[in-house]
Amino acid sequence: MFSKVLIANRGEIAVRIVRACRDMGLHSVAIHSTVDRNSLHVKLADESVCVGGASAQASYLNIPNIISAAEITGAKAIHPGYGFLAENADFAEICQECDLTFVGPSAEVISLMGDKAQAKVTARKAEVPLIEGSEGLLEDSDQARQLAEQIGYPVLLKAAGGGGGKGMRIVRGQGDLESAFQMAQGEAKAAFNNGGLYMEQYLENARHIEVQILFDNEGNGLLFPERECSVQRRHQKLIEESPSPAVTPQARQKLMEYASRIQKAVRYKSAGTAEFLLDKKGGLHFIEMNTRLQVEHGVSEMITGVDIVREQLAIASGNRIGVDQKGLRAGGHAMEFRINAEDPENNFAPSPGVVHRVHLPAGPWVRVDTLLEPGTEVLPHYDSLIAKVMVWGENRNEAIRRARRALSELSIEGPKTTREFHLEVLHNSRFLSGDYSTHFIQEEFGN
Ligand code: MV4
Repeated sequence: MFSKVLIANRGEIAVRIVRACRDMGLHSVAIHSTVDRNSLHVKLADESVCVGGASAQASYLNIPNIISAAEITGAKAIHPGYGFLAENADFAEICQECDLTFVGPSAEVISLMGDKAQAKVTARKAEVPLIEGSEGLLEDSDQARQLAEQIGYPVLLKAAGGGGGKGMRIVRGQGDLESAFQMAQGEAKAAFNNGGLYMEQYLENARHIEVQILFDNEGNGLLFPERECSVQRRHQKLIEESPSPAVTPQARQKLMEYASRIQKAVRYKSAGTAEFLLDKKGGLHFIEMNTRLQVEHGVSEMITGVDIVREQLAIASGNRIGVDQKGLRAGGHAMEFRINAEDPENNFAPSPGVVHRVHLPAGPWVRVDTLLEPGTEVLPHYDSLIAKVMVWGENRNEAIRRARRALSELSIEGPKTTREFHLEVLHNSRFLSGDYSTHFIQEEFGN
């Protein structure tokens, strides 16, 4: 149905999408900003178009210029990657109006799941367990106070337009509620142009567990074994693994069932992720859905052999998914370590600059997705993720040994990176035992 794909992104994910296109015999068009013209994704794509200046607003978020780039080059599909326009329902709709295939779910589903309070209403109707909280949006701080008394402190105020931890506020007692409500509402309005708030009981020491789904237009599809993403700092994930060391076969069955109910409820198509919290008592609760390809999709690919980006493109072109649930063979254990150009010794401050030399690990069961080559300038204008080191092993211990091997080989001269931090985590007894939660970094590393 389409033979040329425009990639509305940059960095390692744009490179990843170029590779899927080439494997499928599809032509690829890179877009780039003025400061990205020498970047790896531009070199690897078949064609490229400059869409604007350095700031994301001027280029990677510049919808008219991106649509024009597709029209000029004759690309009939747009893959948004993650971040930027990936979960922008208006963009998905504009693509449709311009007869361009948006590689992702429908604008309606993006919009429905983009409102996190509405997503929970959908999940409740589908009989998926939720954390006790408000039914939809809070009306005002009075209603919030009454509800908090009912639920019991601590509670969490969340922005309906947020997600991923943006605009969240923990409230530990009724004295803090009024001001927390006003602040959260103001921040949400400023950040998401949507002041809507909802409330949940705050679960201490929860684990972040998510289920990758991948469905075609006819309702055929796959649910992948869970990924665990509890090693995060300020809501930025640093390490992901699949399967989770905390999920039993019975819990896995439940997770897959819940993800399946959500998929059916909205007839979800393309790749997406249902996020859950696993509480200290083993309870599972749906929290939100991401309607995009995620950074950490590679760990699911490594334990199954499914090329998620390839399937996304096949589904978008109207083909059926290539594998079914019965044919899905998940095995072994995969981990991903995000290499950010940041200084862990200095509160993870960004550390942009020229990479004079780089040596990337390789060898059996090691994969590196990166934007790096010798001489790459890590730019201060964009996300600091510069590489993802992924490993696979027969079991978790083998994956850990392989991760130490791969990260020891990795050498990046120039910017400070998170490499040494990861090597420390790989010798931390709690991480090694699998007994960690979303507070792991704070508890073990003090930030
Ligand atoms: C929570 C929670 C505890 N209780 N909700 C953060 C990201 C977003 N996807 C959901 N998040 C959370 N929601 C309830 N009701 C804990 C998190 C959470 C978290 C909270 C504080 C510090 C670090 C965290 C890391 C991951 C998830």
